[in-house]
Parts: sequence; C-alpha cells; structure tokens
Amino acid sequence: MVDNHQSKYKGVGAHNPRHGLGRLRRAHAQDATRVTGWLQRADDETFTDRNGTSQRNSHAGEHLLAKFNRLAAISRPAAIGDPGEISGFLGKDVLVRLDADQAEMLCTVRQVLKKQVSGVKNPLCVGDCVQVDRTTDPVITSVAPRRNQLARTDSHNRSLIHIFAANIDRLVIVSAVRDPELKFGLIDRYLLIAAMNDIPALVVLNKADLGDAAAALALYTGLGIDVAVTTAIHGGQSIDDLRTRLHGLSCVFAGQSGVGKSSLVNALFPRFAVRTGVVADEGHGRHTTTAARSYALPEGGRLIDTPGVRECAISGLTPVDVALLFPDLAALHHLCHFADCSHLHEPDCAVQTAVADGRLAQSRYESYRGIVREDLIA
Ligand SMILES: Nc1nc2c(ncn2[C@@H]2O[C@H](COP(=O)(O)OP(=O)(O)OP(=O)(O)O)[C@@H](O)[C@H]2O)c(=O)[nH]1
Ligand SMILES: [Mg+2]
Ligand SMILES: [Zn+2]
Repeated sequence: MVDNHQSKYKGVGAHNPRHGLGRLRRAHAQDATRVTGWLQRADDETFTDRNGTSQRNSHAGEHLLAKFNRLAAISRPAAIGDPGEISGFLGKDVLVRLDADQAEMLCTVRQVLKKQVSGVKNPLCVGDCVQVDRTTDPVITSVAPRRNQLARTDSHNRSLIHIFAANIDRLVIVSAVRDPELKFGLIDRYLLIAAMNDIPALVVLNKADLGDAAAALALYTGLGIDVAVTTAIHGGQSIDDLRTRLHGLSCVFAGQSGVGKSSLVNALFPRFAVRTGVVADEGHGRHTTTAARSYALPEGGRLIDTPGVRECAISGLTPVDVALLFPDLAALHHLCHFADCSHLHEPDCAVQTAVADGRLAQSRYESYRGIVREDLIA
C-alpha cells in the first residue's frame, strides 16, 4: 500500500503533479519494491501506485501555482483593459509593458488581486500577463494563469514563498569563478528549483578572466547540465555564444550579488544600459540591482535581471524528493537498502558509499545534505 500520511516535512505537497516533481514521485512510487517506510504524497491527482492500482490522493495540499491559476481564471471574465506584461516594481507600483506598443507604464493593482494565495509573499511577479484599465490612472484589473513560476523561500520570513518570476523558459544561474567566491551550494539550490518546476537551467560561470572555470565546468557538464563560461566585461565570443543560446527565450538571471548578472545583460544587449556595481573588498558584493526587471528582446524573448541573493532556501520537499531531483543522487538512490533512505546516516547507503569512493562529487553531496538538514528538517 502507498502510505499517504501527512508528511513530517515542511510544506510538502505544494507542487504541480504535472511538472517535474510529481512525475518523479510517481515513477519512484512505481519503482519502490524494496523496504518501504513511507512514500511521498503524489499531490492532488490520480496516479498509479506500484501495484498498478489507480489511487486518488484526496488530502494532498493544493499546489500554489494551481491555486493561483484558479483565482486568476476567476478574475478574468470581469477584466477590462489592455494586455501587457509585468516588467518591474517600483515601491508599491507595478511597471507594465503593454503588448500593443511595448510602452511601459506605472500601474496600481486592483485590491482584489493583492491577496490571492496564502503563504505567498508577492501575489504578482515579473513575467505575469495582466490587463491594464487606462480609463483613469492605470490600474491592473486582472492577471492571466501562469504557465510556470520560480519561487524560493523568503529570506526574511521562512513561512512565505517568494515568487521571483513567472512564464519563463530558462533559469540562468550566474556564478563568478572568483570575486565573489563560487558557491556550489547556491548553484545546486537553483538547479533544484529549476528541476522541481521543470524549467531548463543554464549555469553561467562568469569572470573567467579572473580564474579557472574548468572544475565547475566539468562537474556540471558531466551532470548533463548546460554550462556557459563567460567574461561579461570583455564581451567577445563567449557572449555571442550565450546570446545565441538564449535567442527568443524568456530567461531569468539569478545568483549571488556581484557575480555579474547585470553586466551579462549589458554585454548581451548594450542598449539596456543596466546599472552595475562594484564588488566590496571582502568579496561579498553589495546589492546593485534591487528589484527584478525584465527587458524585452527584439526577437520576442525577455531577459529578467534579479537582485543578488546570499542564500536560496527551499521548502515543500522531502529528502527523497531532493535526491530524485539531483540527477547524480537519483541514479544511486534506488540502490540504497531503504526506499526512503535520507542518505545521511542509514546503513547500506549507495550515496554515502559513492561519496567515499569518489564517484559522487563531495560538493553535490554537501549541497544535498545542507538542503535536507538546514531547510527541510530544521
Ligand atoms: N573581472 C570581471 N569583472 C566582472 C565581470 N562581469 C562583471 N564584473 C564586475 O563585477 C561587478 C559586479 O557586477 P554586476 O553586474 O553589478 O553584478 P550583479 O550580479 O548584477 O550584482 P547585484 O545586482 O548586486 O546582484 C562589476 O564591477 C562588474 O564590472 C567579468 O566577467 N570579469
Ligand atoms: Mg545586478
Ligand atoms: Zn542512501
């Protein structure tokens, strides 16, 4: 029997079953023929358990995206105005780029749209498709259902989710080879967020003029992840290649402060003239970009520049989910003795054995362990 008891992990179940995580959970449930403690809920949908029986997961938590989209659909019929897309925020006002002429205008938001989904810090985000009523001062009257969204736990209030972009094609995870020091843990957290939302990621190793990107390049290309090595301030072939790879896509640039996200936007499309900053002496970087901002590309895609983050907390997953979303751990997970092995302390753990004999990168295991211990069990 599949055990559908309430999870001991924070916020578990808050994911779209049609997206990456739901699919992995179902595959894992079907595959689990070994010792079984508990299995993850497969969210609010019908799925087939490992005995081939159709199961309805009735008590599963509502997925935030599904909930948002239902509310958005309800707000739609009454909507009047011109269609556009949220391109930025200025205090309480929202910047909208109108579809018709690409002109940007500052709008207020109709009250009913401000409190939509509990547990979410920001009801609207960059990339949302909206309608603007311009009969008086511009006001956003409705928001369209989202194709997808990217969210992390809010750094100020861990019970809230901060949605940092919607309707996107690529998560571009920017790191610097040096200055600030490359943080594998942050890259891996963003890769996890991309995977759980089924959004392809691209890892950019910037500031290649300051150090050697070879080790990180080998690690991530070895995992089948797209990697680009760039020097934003010099432009050249690496930037031309990146522009080609991002052609026509809606891309979010995320990463630590000072790694060169805004510099990359400028290198790719100098006409946007985004403000860039100086990295502080101690290598931490100061926040130069303070709010997400979307720039429309002539061929139809978008570059969304976001403020740097120091950390990127995860919620809504079990340790097994995390292992299944790390491709290198997922390949080992089914070899562990326990089907719900957390890979932290269990005997006969294929993951811990692989770390010990060098088949699994130490940095990847540390990222996994950090997420499970600091975010999911804390
Ligand atoms: N040496 C070198 N410096 C770079 C490169 N790319 C960016 N920089 C410098 O790094 C500093 C920070 O760049 P930004 O583009 O402002 O960094 P950011 O990631 O947008 O930072 P936040 O907006 O704070 O999140 C600036 O002084 C840039 O000139 C690079 O490829 N090589
Ligand atoms: Mg910036
Ligand atoms: Zn294990």
